[in-house]
Amino acid sequence: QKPIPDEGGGGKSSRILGVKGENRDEEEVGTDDGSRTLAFPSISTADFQFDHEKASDIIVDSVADFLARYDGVRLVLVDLTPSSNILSLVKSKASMRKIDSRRFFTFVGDITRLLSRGSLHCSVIANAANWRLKPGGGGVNAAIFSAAGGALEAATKEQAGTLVPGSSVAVHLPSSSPLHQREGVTHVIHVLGPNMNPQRPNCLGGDYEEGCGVLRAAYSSLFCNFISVVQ
Ligand code: AR6
Repeated sequence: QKPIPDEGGGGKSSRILGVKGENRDEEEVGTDDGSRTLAFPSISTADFQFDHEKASDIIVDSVADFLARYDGVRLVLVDLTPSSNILSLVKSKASMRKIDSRRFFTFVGDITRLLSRGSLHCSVIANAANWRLKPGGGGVNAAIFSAAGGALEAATKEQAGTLVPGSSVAVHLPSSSPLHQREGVTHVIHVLGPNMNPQRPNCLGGDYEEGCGVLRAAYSSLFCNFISVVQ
């Protein structure tokens, strides 16, 4: 299946990286936007069964806040199919909020094949992980661990044993990893979102007050880790 770029983001440009309003005169970002690009899946909205309307509001809010604070970085929300409900919701809400589509856009494709199949370089990708940070289990977690090979599992073990919901951990991907070599991915950020699926551990049982707080915390932690790895 050929991935379909949803919109924008293809153009190369030179930007300045820095916290808005702070001293940001030196660090010129190169012409390769990919080295400052985070590709992320919609956390918790498939296996973890989080409501898509609520999740899309949180994604758009979190992205808008982040882009208002940092220049020279780009965010891409990825999902596998053109019929993705979460991609269409986010796309229309981001457009209503007038978020710059060169700095945030949606993309249809496999997050482990963005460069080789989609010509989209993203040096950092996020994973919708499980609390044990274990490979397998299906979804994007299984795809990322499988594409990255054993190097990711070993590097993850060195960084962290487990995650609590609403947190994330950034793992440097060794250059021996096929995901690094083929796709130019240098870091994987594992994120644990809220779980609404009664068949999985720590189910919130429909408590969306708690769930929304945890999902916001998850994106905030993800974006914070992203900025720390690209700075
Ligand atoms: N590329 C891009 N997006 C993908 C891919 C892929 N290869 N695979 C799935 N998605 P999910 P969750 C999208 O279920 O809801 C795991 O088993 C998918 O369509 O992977 O946070 C873990 O071990 C959806 O939009 O994550 C956890 O136990 C998004 O990625 C649990 O599932 C997230 O779907 C986490 O559940």
